[in-house]
Amino acid sequence: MKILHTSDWHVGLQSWAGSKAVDRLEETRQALHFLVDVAEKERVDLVLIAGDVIHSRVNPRIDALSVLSEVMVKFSRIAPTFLVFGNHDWQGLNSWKNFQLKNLHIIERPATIELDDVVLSFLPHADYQRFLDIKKDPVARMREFLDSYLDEFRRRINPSKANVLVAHAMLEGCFESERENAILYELKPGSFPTGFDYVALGHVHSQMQILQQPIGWYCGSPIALDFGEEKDVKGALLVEISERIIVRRVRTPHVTLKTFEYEDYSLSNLNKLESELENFSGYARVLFRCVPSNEVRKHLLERYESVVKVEFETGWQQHGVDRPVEKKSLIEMYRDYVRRKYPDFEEDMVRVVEQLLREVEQSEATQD
Ligand SMILES: [Mn+2]
Repeated sequence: MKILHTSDWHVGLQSWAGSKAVDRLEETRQALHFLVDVAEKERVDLVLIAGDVIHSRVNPRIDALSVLSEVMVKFSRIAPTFLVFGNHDWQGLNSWKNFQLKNLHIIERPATIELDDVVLSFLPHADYQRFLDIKKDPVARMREFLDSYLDEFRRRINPSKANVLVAHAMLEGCFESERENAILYELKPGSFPTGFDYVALGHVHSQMQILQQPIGWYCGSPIALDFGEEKDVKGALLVEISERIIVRRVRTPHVTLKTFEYEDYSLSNLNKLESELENFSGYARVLFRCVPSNEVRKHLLERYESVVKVEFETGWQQHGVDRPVEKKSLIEMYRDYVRRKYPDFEEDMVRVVEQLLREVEQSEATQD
């Protein structure tokens, strides 16, 4: 039995809206079509998608849904295809069930499905919010909930068939990309029943084996979603289950993301950057380890097409210490700025901004 294991497509992602917005739809589409070709050539028996196919769970783009449906239909023509919901997935995808496409299965709650030669168990993302109204510690409650399903799946294991679990969850012992900020470990590696032949995981964007017994992998995302993932292998996995389990990496075509790091924005460093960017065709983040400069930031973003993000890291951040914040009013901060930049006009400029601020406050106060 041969399986294509893929996840975390994030179709419809727009990156770096805060500095330079880049639409990743075409890049994602190409990576997914590459995977469709792999599934076809390798004659896979199953396509398992471990969640987060779409980026926006509340308001997905129509063109993203169009790419997604096109790819899903292609996969389902090759082999039975199972989509397990992740935390990003739009609940509206449930409506696809109405088409009753024979080979397309949308899984939004824990379930076990038995086919001729395989028992498939599914653990979609557990919505943390659902546990918040319960008096007990919601995290403990959620873990209990997930563990109770693992127990149920354990009972459904059939030693005369292949047994596969597909889950969208954060396992203890891995790190997420910088996109997802709060790391909440949902499951312990030890709680997975050893009777499974393979555990197909989604949620973490970096490809890695996380379980030894049973064998379990995060297949990772097909493209590098953000700079935290620039060193990851990107792609999917081909899993063969016979007397033993063989896992092969599939690499997907995608744009390279790279951080260019400098101590400061001295002229010699900026020249060095220029020559490095000449031979670089991906998306670049430029990181300076010194005090921020808006001018430098603006200049680099405008001058180089490949630069999508310019960041400054001072010693405080490097050592993981919160920068001490002086408690200053907006006007005081503006005065400091004007004093440095336009010392001759300090009083006049502050007076104008004070007046404007008063007007804004008044109009806000009179609004409903
Ligand atoms: Mn996820």
